[in-house]
This record gives sequence, C-alpha cells and structure tokens, in this order.
Amino acid sequence: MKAERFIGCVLGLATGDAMGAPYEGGLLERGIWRLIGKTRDGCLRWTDDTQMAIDLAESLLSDGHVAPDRLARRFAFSYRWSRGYGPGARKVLRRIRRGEPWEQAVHRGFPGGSYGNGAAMRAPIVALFFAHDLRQTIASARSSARVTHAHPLGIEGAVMIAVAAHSLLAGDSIEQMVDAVRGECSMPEMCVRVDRFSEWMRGNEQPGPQDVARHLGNGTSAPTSCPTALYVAARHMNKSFEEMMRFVMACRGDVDTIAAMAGALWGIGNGYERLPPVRLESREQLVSIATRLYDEQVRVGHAEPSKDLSSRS
Ligand code: F2R
Ligand code: MG
Ligand code: MG
Repeated sequence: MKAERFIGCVLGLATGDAMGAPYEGGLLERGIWRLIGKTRDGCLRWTDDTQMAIDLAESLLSDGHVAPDRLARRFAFSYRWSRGYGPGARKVLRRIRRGEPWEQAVHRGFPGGSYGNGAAMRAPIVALFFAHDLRQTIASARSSARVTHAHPLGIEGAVMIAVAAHSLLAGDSIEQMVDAVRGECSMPEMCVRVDRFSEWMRGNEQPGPQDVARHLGNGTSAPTSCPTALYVAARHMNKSFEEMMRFVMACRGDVDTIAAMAGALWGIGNGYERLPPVRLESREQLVSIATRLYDEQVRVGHAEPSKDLSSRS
C-alpha cells in the first residue's frame, strides 16, 4: 500500500473531472463552463464529482464510518449550482438543506430514486478509507450512495467503482479487478456491459470511442457510465493519462464523470507523478485529503507510515 496511489486516486479523480468538464453535456452546459471553468488565478475548476468526493472524504475522516445524516447534510451544504450537479441531485440536496430528512428527500428527484452516476463518481473515496477491508468497502459504498441515490442501479454503480478501486489498491491485475467487479454485479444492465467489455479484452479487440459509447454508453446514468469508465481505465492503465483523456473526450457525453471515475482508477494504478501538470483548483487541499486517508490505513495497521508527500505535490 503506497501513499502515492492514494494521492494519485484523489488527484486523478479531480484532474479527470476538471479536464473533462468543458466537454460535458450540450451546447448550453459547454458554453457556461467556458465562462466559469477557471478560477480567478487560472486553475482548472472541478465540478460536483470532486466536491462530493471531498465531502465524502471529510465525512469519513471525521466520523470514522458512513454517518448518513451528517453525510447528507454535508453534501447539501456544499451544493452550489455552479458545480454542475445533476437535476435529481439538485432537488434532493436543496430539500435536505431546508431540513427534510434524507430518507424522504432522496425520493424527490425521481420516483423510485436516482440511478444517476452521482454516487459512483465519489465511490473511490470509500475504497481508500476502507482499503483494509473489502466487505466494509462494499457495505459503505452502498450506505454512502443511499443518501442521494435510492435506486438499486445508482447504488450498484457505487459498489462497482469502489470494488474496482479496492482491487487495484490491493495490487490486483486488471483481469482480477474485472473479475472482482463482475462478482459483485447483480443488475442485468450492469452485468451485460461488463461481460461485453470482458469479451473485448479477452479477444484483444480495441473498439474505437464511438463503438465504446454505443455499446457501453456515455450517459449520466450509472449503467451507461460506470462500465465505460472501468473499461477505459483498464485499457489505458499502461498508457498516459492524456491518452486516456483523449479517448474519453472522443466518447463524448458525460465526459467529466467518466474521466473522474477512470482517472481515480488510473491514479491508483500509476500514482500521481505521471498525472498531467495542469494547474488544478485546490490541489493542496486534495493532496491533504489523500494523505489523511492514507494515514487512516497506517492507523489501522494496513500501511507503513510514509514521509510527508504534500511538499512534492
Ligand atoms: N448533470 C450534470 N451535468 C449536466 C449536463 C448533463 C447533460 N445534459 C448530459 O446529459 O450529458 N453533471 C453531473 O450530474 C451527473 C451526476 O448525476 P447525479 O448526481 O446522479 O444526478 P441525477 O440527476 O440524480 O442523475 C443523473 C441523470 O440520470 C438520469 N436518471 C437518474 N435517475 C433516473 C430515474 N429514476 N428516472 C429517469 N432518469 C433518471 C437523469 O437523466 C438524470 O439527469 C454527473 O454527470 C455530474 O457531472
Ligand atoms: Mg460533474
Ligand atoms: Mg458529469
């Protein structure tokens, strides 16, 4: 277990999000991001994907476990329209902020709850915090998803990404990672896509981005983005982050989120030093969060103390 991988995961998520954000959505969303996509000092701004990952990390670090009421309130009070939240998440979080219990509010975005990818995009954080325990990773991915995503597909997306991150942190090969994910899939919408890209991998097929988008999806729902992100990360694990980003951009659709999920997985596999040297909003805060998540692994005896890496970020 290496601190570099923790930093790689958090910075990979935020870098994928920030680099992908200008390419997400339609003309209106792209136009808005062109106006607000940089901070005053010229850093790339990240979106809801990274904000929710930060909130989840701070919540786990202060409570030691998923505390749903406090987690829901933290998500709700961090909500800003300018981070580009999904429409369902926006409704749910505004209601929680007004005092509605999350158990009720979570059904207000969509009847039956959201199956968006909003719970999956923050799930790598769960794997970092519970890197010592797969069962706790899975249970906590579920409970951290439920406060905003009541639909089983939204929850399964979070489990899928958390299991992939856990497996890579444990040093598994790409094939072992895909097997671990497939073992936790239960919804046909997910299973069929994981089976599809597993076939590609076994047959050494390299479909282009348009075919990947057509067969696996490029949408904002969990089933049309989580398997895509897993496949993209697996295919680019031994390539550069920049090449992976070009591929995700060419897939189009929910580019920031597919890149955030794939970026987190790529960062676990490769560490942070080969990430593109972009100026990223609140980089020091992100490195500090990753370092504190690693320190938690040291505390539970699952990792060796590491020298302070924040100065090298
Ligand atoms: N939403 C955005 N960006 C806006 C531009 C999107 C563009 N129009 C496009 O389609 O590409 N970004 C952020 O939202 C995603 C995370 O979403 P989250 O938090 O899961 O939100 P939400 O709204 O609950 O779900 C997302 C979409 O999934 C579909 N959906 C979910 N549950 C549904 C249900 N029960 N019935 C029908 N549809 C459901 C809806 O289309 C939701 O809008 C990330 O991309 C993040 O970057
Ligand atoms: Mg986003
Ligand atoms: Mg998105």
